[in-house]
Amino acid sequence: MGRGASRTGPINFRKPSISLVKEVAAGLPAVISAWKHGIANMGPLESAKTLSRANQHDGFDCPGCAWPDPLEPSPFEYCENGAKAIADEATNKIIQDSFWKENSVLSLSRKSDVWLNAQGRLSRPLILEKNSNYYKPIDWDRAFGIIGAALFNLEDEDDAYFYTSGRASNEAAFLWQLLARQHGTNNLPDCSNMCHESSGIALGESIGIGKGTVRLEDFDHSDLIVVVGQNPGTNHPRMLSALRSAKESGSSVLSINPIKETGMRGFRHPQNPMDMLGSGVKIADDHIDIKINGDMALFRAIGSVMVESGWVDKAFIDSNTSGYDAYAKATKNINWEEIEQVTGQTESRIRDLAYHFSKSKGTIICWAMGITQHKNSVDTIREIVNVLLLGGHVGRPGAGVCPVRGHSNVQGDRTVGITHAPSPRFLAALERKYDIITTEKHGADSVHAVERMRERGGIFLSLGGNFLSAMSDTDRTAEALESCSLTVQISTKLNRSHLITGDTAIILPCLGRTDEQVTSKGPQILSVENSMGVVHMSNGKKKRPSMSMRSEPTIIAGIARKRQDMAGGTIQWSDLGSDFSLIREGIEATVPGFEAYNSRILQPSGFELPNPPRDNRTFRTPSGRAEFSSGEITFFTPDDDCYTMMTIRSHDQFNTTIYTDNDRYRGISGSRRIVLMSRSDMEERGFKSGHMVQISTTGVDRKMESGEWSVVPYEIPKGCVATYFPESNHLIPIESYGDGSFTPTSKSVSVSITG
Ligand SMILES: Nc1nc2c(c(=O)[nH]1)N[C@H]1C(S)=C(S)[C@@H](COP(=O)(O)OP(=O)(O)OC[C@H]3O[C@@H](n4cnc5c(=O)[nH]c(N)nc54)[C@H](O)[C@@H]3O)O[C@H]1N2
Ligand SMILES: Nc1nc2c(c(=O)[nH]1)N[C@H]1C(S)=C(S)[C@@H](COP(=O)(O)OP(=O)(O)OC[C@H]3O[C@@H](n4cnc5c(=O)[nH]c(N)nc54)[C@H](O)[C@@H]3O)O[C@H]1N2
Ligand SMILES: [Mo]
Repeated sequence: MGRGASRTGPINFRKPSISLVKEVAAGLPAVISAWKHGIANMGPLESAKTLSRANQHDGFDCPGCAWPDPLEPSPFEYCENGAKAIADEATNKIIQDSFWKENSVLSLSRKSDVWLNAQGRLSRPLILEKNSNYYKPIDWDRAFGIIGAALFNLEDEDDAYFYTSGRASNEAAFLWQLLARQHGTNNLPDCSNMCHESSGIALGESIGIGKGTVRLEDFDHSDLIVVVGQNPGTNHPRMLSALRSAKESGSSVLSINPIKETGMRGFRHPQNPMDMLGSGVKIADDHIDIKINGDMALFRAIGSVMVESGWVDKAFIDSNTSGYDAYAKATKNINWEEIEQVTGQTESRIRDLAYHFSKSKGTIICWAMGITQHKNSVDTIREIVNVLLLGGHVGRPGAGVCPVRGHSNVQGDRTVGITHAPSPRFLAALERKYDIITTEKHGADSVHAVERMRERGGIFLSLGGNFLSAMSDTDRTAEALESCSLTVQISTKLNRSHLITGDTAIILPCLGRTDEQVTSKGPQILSVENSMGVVHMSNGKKKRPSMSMRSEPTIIAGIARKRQDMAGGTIQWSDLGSDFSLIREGIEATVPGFEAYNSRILQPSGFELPNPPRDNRTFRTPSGRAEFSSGEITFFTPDDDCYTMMTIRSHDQFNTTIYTDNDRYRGISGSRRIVLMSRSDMEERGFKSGHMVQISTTGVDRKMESGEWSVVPYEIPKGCVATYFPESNHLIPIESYGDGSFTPTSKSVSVSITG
C-alpha cells in the first residue's frame, strides 16, 4: 500500500553552468569548501574541534570513506569531502516535533533530497501509522514492542529483511546479524551488494580471501600503481596523498577510466604550503581512455602479450598458482580487431602497456565501482588478478590487489557477519556462543529482497542507509517497500526511504560517528575496519544533539529483547546494548583474528586482521593455490543506435545524500540532471550544449524512461554517456545485475537518448 508519495522528488529542470574541467584537485578551494560546510553546520569553534578529532588515534573514524589512516596521522587527517560528511552528520540542527505536525509524508515527498537532508538530525522515535499521512512521536519502549511483536508474529521468518548500510560499526553490525540469526533468517541484504560484492566473490575465487592484499606502506614500495574504474579525487581524496608519496618514491601511476578525472590529473596537498602555492603535482603518468566495460578485454590482451613474450614469473606461477595452462591457451585466442573495438585502444598501445607492466617489480592495482558494477564484473576482476599473478605480484611488498572500499566500515560489517551467505563455521560458532539455532539456508541479497518483498510483502528493517534511492530500479524498489506491513529505519538524517514505506513505518533516531556514545553503563567506544584490514577504535566526543537519540547497538538490543521476550531465548540483550565490550567478546568468540579484541582495540593504531595471501602466500582456495581464470572475454554492447550509460557520483554528494548541485572538478554547476556526452555523438544527433533530452532504457519488457536531462559536452569515448546516481537509478532495471554477484549494473545500461 502506498501513500502516493513521490519516489524521486520534484524535477526542477535547470540548465547547468559549464566551465572548464579542473586540472588540479584539492588545494585552497578544497580547504575553503571544507570550512564552508563545517561552519554552516556547526559554527567555527565546533567545526575546529570536531574536524581536529577526525581519524586521530583517540578520535572518531571519518564517516567519509574507508581509506586507511597513516600510522602517524597529521593533525588535519581529513579531506574536503570527509569534512562535508562530518559536517553533515555533526550539524547542530535538529528536527523539532512541530515539523511532523506541519508536514505530511506526501508533502515531504515533494521536496528535493537536498531539502530533506538539510532539515537536520532526526531526534526522536516516530511512527507513521497505517492509513495516516503524518509521522508522530512514539516512546522508545512502545516502538521496540511494536517491532518485536511484528517479527514474532511473522509466519515465515524469511519475510523479515535486515538491511545494513556500511557506516554501522562492528559492534552494531554484529548485533544486527545476531538479531537476524536468532530470528531465524539470513536475509541480510546490504549496501555491499550494490558496491564491492563482485570484488569479494572474484577475490575469494582467485586468491581465497574476499579482500585486498596491500598495506598503505606498500604504495611507497611499488613500481607501478594502476587506478582503474575509480575517481579518488572525489571519493577517496586522501588516497591522492598516498599516490603522491608513492610517486616521490619512484612509482608511476596509470589511470584507466572513460573519463580523465581531475584527481588523476593533478593534486595540491592541502597540508603542504609549497604545494598550495605551486601548480600542483601531476598524478597519472599515463591515462587510458577505455570504453565503458572494456576492462576485461584490456587485461586479457595485456596478459596475452605478457604470455606470448615470456614476461612472466615462472617460478611463482609453478609453485603458487593453478590453471595457468588453460589461461595461457585462452590468451592465444584473442582477436585484436575485437579488442581494439571494445577497448577503444590500439594494439600497439596495449603492447606498450604490457611492456610497462612486465618491467614493474611491484604492481598494485586499485579499483572501485567502475569495475564492480557490470554484468561481467566478477570475470573482469579475476582478469585483473590474472595479470598480477603473471608477474607474481601478490604476497610481496609493494604489490597486490587493492579494491578500494566505499562506506567507511563496509568491510568490517562483512567481517563480523553481515552477509546473506554465511559460512557454516561462523553459524556454528554463533550457536555455541549464544545458544541459538541458526539456518544455513542462504538469505536474500538486495536484488532478491526487492523481488521477494514485491511478491510477498514482509518486514523491512534498515540499519542506516537509504535503500529506496540507493537501489536500482526505483519504481520496483518502491513497490517492494510499499508491499511491506512494516518498515523500520534506524537513521541519523531524513531521506526518501522514510517517505516510501510499508503500511506502518517507524523511524529510530541514532547517534552517529562523531557523537559521544553514552549508555546506561556510561561512555562506550566503537570500532571499525578500514579498506586494508586494520581494525581500530572510533571514539566520537560531540555531545549528543538530543537526549532522545540512542546508540545503534542500544537500539538493536532494544528490538531484539522485545522479540526474545515473546519468542524465548537466553541472549543477554540488555547487557549487550549497554556494555559494548561484551559485544566485542562475542565477536572474538565467533570471528577469527579478533583475539584479545578489547585490549588490542585500545592500541593507538588498532590491529591488523590476518590476510593469508599477503602474510605468507597462503591461498585458501580448493586447490590451495591462487587460481587463474580463463573464461571467454565478455563486454557490454548497447542496443543499436543506443549508448552505454554509467551512473557516477558528483563532487558534492555522499551516495544518496546530496549537499549541493555542483560538481566542481568536472566544471558543472547548478543542475544534476545532466548527461555527459562526447562532442562527436552530440554532432551526430544535432544536440547543442544544454539541449534537453529524454533517456529511455532499452532491452526491458516495460517502459523505463526519464525526461528533462541536459546534455553536457565532455571528453568521454564515443558511444558512452554518464549521469549522476541516485537520480538515474530510475533507469536501471532490477533484472540487470552482475553474474555471480547480483550487483546492479549501475555502470552499464543501454539507453536511447532523444530530444
Ligand atoms: N565524497 C564521496 N566519497 C565517497 C562516496 C560519495 O558518494 N562521495 N561514496 C563512497 C562509496 S559507498 C563508494 S563505493 C566509493 C565510490 O567511489 P568510485 O568508484 O570512485 O565512485 P563512482 O563515482 O561510482 O566512480 C566510478 C569511476 O569509474 C569510472 N568508470 C565507470 N565505468 C567504468 C568502466 O567500465 N571502466 C573503467 N575503467 N572505469 C569506469 C567512472 O568514470 C568514475 O570515474 O566512494 C566512497 N566515498
Ligand atoms: N546508480 C547507482 N546506484 C548506486 C551506486 C552507483 O554508483 N550508481 N552506488 C551503490 C553503492 S557503492 C552504495 S555503497 C549504495 C549506498 O547505499 P546506502 O548505504 O543505503 O545509502 P547512503 O546514501 O549512504 O545512506 C545515507 C543515509 O544513511 C543514514 N545514515 C548516515 N550515517 C548513519 C549512521 O551513522 N547510522 C545510521 N543508522 N544511519 C546513518 C542517513 O539517514 C542517510 O540519509 O548505493 C549504491 N547505489
Ligand atoms: Mo559503496
